[in-house]
Amino acid sequence: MKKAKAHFPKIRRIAYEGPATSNALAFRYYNPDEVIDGKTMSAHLRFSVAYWHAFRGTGADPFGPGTIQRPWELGTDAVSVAKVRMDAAFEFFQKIRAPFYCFHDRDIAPEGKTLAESNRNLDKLVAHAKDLQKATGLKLLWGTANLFSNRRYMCGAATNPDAHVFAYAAAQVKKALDVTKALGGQNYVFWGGREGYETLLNTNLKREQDHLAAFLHMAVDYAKSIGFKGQFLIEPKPKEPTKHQYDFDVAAGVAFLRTYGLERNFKFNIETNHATLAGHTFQHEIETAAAQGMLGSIDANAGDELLGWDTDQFNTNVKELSLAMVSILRAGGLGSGGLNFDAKLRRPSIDPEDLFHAHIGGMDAYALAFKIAREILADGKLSGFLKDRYASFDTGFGRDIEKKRVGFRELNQIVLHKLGEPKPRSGKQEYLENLLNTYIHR
Ligand code: XLS
Ligand code: NI
Ligand code: NI
Repeated sequence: MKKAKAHFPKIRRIAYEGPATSNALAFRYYNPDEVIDGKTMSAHLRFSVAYWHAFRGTGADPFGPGTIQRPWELGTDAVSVAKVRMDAAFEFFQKIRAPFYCFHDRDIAPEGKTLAESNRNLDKLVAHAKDLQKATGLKLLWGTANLFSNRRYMCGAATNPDAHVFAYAAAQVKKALDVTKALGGQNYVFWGGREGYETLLNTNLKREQDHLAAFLHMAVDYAKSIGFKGQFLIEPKPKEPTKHQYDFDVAAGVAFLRTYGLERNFKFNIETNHATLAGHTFQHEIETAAAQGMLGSIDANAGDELLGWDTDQFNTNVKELSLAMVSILRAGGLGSGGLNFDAKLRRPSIDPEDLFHAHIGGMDAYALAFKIAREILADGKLSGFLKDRYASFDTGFGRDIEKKRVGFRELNQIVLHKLGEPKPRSGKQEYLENLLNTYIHR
């Protein structure tokens, strides 16, 4: 492949310079090559760039069109522009030191007038991506299909009242699975953008959920038939764009998957801002998935505490991320998943450098949180406290309860004749909050 022209000529590959550096275009905590427990930090954290925000985001909002203008967007042939854009993207992935990227089908290639034309466009860009992956060593963390932007999907894709739309979505996901496999994608994500409803006046909720399950079963069958080995992930979100989304949160997702016999085929891609929109903390959603052995991947971002929508900001809240990392590490890590920056620049952040500052901040915050979480787990005070708090279930009748060896009759006898009144113990929340701060503020 001929050497492409530089699209970020003023920016060099971002280097690790340590916490004391004054260089804003350097890592302070993320040292990709640092080996921890026999694995590089890059392999521990598995950072990924989201193609849609980093390379299709323009800063547009409901009140005005985009503000972010990139030089590579000029041109009249949409496929040629898409190729140059992809060159710029891969230059960015390399310079920011992210080993992975993620995309929706329509992020990388323009939609055509027919499905066949869209597929042909996609094939051209997939061939280009294959070359670029080979040349750079970059990998695809996950692929997905955009089943929410086109007008045809205004009432949902798999939950659309029109079977024709369901069929179209099936055909689109079939192709997205083919290309994800072709590019060695390690996971495949289903985010139910418009799989929900605005009003029950026009909605048969039960039938729509049955259809969504049928769609996911078809995806599982098709993946099996083509030998796609990637992990399927559900990305819950309570609302936006639809008012009621069926994959409201992890708990609703678990119930849905189990109801329809899909629990062995799916894990969860948990997005911070979606957790907060559902009225949960990020850590709550991670723990809920981990408790089911269904923690798959993370869409790393943050919402704004004062706004009630998916603002998709880069997360620099080290305390929040440290708690999240404690839960992720305790669960044994993300496996084939990773930390995907599903986050976008603010509308006035129009410089190419801003893309670097944003990702550097997100990566450094996660790297620091990773180190803090390792310290918290290693020194064992927190886990010791937890272990101790539940110790009464480790022996005697407590153990019998867990082992299902006793019932109400036995416990009634023990309380009446042996135990009497329980002695309450402090939950020690304030002590624990102070303890947490000793790791964060050193
Ligand atoms: C939108 C979602 C979306 C998914 C991929 O809120 O986060 O970006 O991650 O379809
Ligand atoms: Ni997301
Ligand atoms: Ni989101």
